[in-house]
Amino acid sequence: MLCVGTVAFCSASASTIRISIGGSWHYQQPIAYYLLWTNASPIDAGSVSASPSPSSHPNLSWSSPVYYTEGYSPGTVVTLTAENQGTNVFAAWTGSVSSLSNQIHVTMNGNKSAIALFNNTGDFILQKTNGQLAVWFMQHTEQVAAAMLNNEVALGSNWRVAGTGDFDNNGSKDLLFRGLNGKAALWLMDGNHRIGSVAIRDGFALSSLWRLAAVGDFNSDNSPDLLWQNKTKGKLHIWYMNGTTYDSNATLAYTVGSSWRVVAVADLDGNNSSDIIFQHTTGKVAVWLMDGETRTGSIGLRDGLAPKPGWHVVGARDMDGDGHTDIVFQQDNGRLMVWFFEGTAFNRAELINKVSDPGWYLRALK
Ligand SMILES: [Ca+2]
Ligand SMILES: [Ca+2]
Ligand SMILES: [Ca+2]
Ligand SMILES: [Ca+2]
Repeated sequence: MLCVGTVAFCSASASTIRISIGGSWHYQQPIAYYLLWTNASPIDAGSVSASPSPSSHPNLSWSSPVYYTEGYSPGTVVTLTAENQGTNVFAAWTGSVSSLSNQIHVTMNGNKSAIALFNNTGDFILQKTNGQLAVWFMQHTEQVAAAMLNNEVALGSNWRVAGTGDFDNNGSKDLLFRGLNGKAALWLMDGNHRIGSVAIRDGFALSSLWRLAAVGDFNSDNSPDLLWQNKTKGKLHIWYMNGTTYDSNATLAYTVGSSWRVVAVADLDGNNSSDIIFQHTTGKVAVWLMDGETRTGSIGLRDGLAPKPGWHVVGARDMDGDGHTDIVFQQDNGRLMVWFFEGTAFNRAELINKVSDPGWYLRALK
């Protein structure tokens, strides 16, 4: 039998195989080998090294832009290591093995592929109802890989992701959780690895009337602050943070009706001051433009047009790289949608990937 096709999917169980190297076909037998195909994406963003080297092609270069080999005996465990080049940043492995670590181990019990992803433009943080966390690696609106967070250990259903922000200023956005007990906690992250946790304000709890709504920087000191909403009185309350340490608090001078829920904080009008985005029980979305604690404007987004029933705002950030903040929605059935804006002016709506696993929800944008 002749094996025809890409190296990644070429069967090695026939008596003769052929593989493409540099565009020309090579015939090969022996067949007691499995194929391993790997590369970096984008192609020049990083390098991939393999240990052990491919046995039947020891001279194959693992530093060229595209890497492949047919040279591993069944059962061989191959260690693949991805390294950044220049200012590129490793994100994740995808393919036969999904991992957030730059080093993975691939057991050659079949033909395998492994792609090292670099330079994702942001992550989606998903949470299951049992507390388990996962990350989607996004390149703009496209999901390019997914992996579980925190070694799949479930947090329990008492803690829910409330937002993200770089609290310890290490360049990686951290995860903010709200507890059902009124407490707030942080996971400090290095990329998508948890490197520490903090009970904010030493575990001080507000009453259950207060909902930890979003993360924003309300005094423009580059330290993210916490925004709470009172479910009944319409008050908004800020915990100012100094890094991971609680500093002080303030209650805004404006109240909002209980049908309006704070759903995101982002700088929509680009004046470097965090604005507060609300969604009404009817679905319509509005923003308070802020200058620190001072409200400078109030706008019904998309002229107050509500999305179809069941769509809830998850968060806001620039999803297409045009410098303007956009708004991400999730429907009860897991579908995802982006409203793209230019400042506060609505531009267009697009459906993107769907969260299809039961019990999983998109909770925050990172
Ligand atoms: Ca951080
Ligand atoms: Ca701040
Ligand atoms: Ca603003
Ligand atoms: Ca945008």
